[in-house]
Amino acid sequence: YQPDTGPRVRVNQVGYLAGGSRHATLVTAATEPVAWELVDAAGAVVATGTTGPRGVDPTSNQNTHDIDLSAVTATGSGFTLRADGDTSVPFDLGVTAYQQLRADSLAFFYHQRSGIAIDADLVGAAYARPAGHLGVAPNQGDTDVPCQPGVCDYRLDVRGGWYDAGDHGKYVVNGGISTAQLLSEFERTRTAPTADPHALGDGSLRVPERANGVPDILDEARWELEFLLRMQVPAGQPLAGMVHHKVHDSTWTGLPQRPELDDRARELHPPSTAATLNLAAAAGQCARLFQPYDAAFAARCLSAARTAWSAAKAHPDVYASPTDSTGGGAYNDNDVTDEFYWAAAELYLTTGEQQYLDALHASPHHTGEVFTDWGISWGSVAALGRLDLATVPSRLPQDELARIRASVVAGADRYLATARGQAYGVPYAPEGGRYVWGSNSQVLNNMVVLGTAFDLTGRAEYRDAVLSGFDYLLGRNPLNQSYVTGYGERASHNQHHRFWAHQLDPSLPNPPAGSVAGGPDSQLEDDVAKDKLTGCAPAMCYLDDIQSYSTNEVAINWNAPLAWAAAFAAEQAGT
Ligand code: 9MR
Repeated sequence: YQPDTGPRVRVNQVGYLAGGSRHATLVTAATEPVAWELVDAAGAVVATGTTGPRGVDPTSNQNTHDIDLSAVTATGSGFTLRADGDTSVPFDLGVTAYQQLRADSLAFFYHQRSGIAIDADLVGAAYARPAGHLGVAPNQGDTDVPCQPGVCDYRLDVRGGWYDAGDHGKYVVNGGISTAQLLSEFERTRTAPTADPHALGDGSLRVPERANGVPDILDEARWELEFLLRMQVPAGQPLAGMVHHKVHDSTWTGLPQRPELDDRARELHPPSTAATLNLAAAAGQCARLFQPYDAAFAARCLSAARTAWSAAKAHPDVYASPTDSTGGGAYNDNDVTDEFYWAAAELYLTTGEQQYLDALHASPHHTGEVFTDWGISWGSVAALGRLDLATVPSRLPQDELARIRASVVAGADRYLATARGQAYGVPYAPEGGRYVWGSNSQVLNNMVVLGTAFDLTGRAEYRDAVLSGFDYLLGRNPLNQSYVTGYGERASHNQHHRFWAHQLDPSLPNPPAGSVAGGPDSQLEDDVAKDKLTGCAPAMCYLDDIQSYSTNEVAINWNAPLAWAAAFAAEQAGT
């Protein structure tokens, strides 16, 4: 299998902002600098220069040169870049596309909603569908779901929330971090100096709740929060206050599969400490953000978060099973010290109470390095706590706050050095060069850290590194692939999804614009990847094929940092 990598001049296929540090990459056998030309839509050469040889890129084994566009002043659309006898795909200079991406990346969550009809008036006829998993035949759930045999004697109404990804599972640890990142995207509009306080307000998104006086991004987050709250073990039951790890089908469904036609039995899986702390953190954050809009809901969130925190302390080592992956993902995690840290941070920021500050001080993560090479993920959440402690107003002592903020900047400095050290400018260089399942989300989460460092310092190099991350995701990469549906000439559009399965059934749609693919996974963890990608260089282990779930799925925890970063980039473009 030889991937079609198109022109050897690699650019952000959507385009670059006007001004700032901007780069493209040339793949060439040449070892000496070569000339490049920037050509406008009318065919006129508007800028020229010579490339900077960078040698062989270990993520792709491609010999690369850098093309520095930073001095270019032209703006407009339809530019191409020529070098070494090849011509890039067209792109814009002075883009405003990030404003649209901010909305599209958040619309993804509405599309993923369970338990509500997806309205044609909001998303267009192609994406409309009846509500899934409300107990309407042939669905069996999620309104009255039993536990797996032997796990509990009660049944719960766990309707709602977002489907996790291309499957119909709902997993609390993944739902919690995704919700938290949406909440943080909103919270940033209250704390970051350059953030637009109205960008995510009421009327900004096409959600059913618009015009209710509540910022639409909070309405979207609430859809999941209500589900997360339903997953808590009721009072009077064994493990009361703990949270069920997940709910999904008893066996895996095939593709395609419309959600409302899924006839499998749904089951609640055992509670876990990780899920419990995830709810404590997300609901803890909910409490402070909903306070001005719906005090009763804020109080519900806070009460559930406190109960969850106490239950987790009483049951600190209840782990999800690594083999519980029939019909849904395992999402197992045997180190919950980071979940304790994150939950303590959110509850401290919301309540200011000493008990949560004491828990923070007792945590190894409070002073430990949380900005690791591999970054934030569902199993690694300490940085979510650290970023909020650094940015959300609190009564932390000044010296402690200064140390926390410095740690965010130091983490960003590492990702900045990583981005600068790579031919394709990507702020991600995992240990051993391995690209993990969902690598694009690791890139995006490192961009969140870089963006937060910009918010704290105002230093342009952090902003530029966020945008360089977007360049990578939108086409300046070894495959010449934009990983975001609808953005760029060569964009992914066959992501693994049971309803957006146009590749398998032409009557179904492709994923909507603004859906990011998981991206290269050098572990080759599905059959089509194993079949086609053996021997691939890490950043090239990707297929835009619906069957390649390990490289080409979509997921809520991947679109959440996309939405955060798109909002950041939209501001840099001027709103
Ligand atoms: O994102 C998850 C990744 O970190 C794991 O390595 C992988 C295998 O366990 O699972 C991924 O999550 C999937 C989940 O298990 C089921 N829903 C789709 C998720 C995205 O592929």
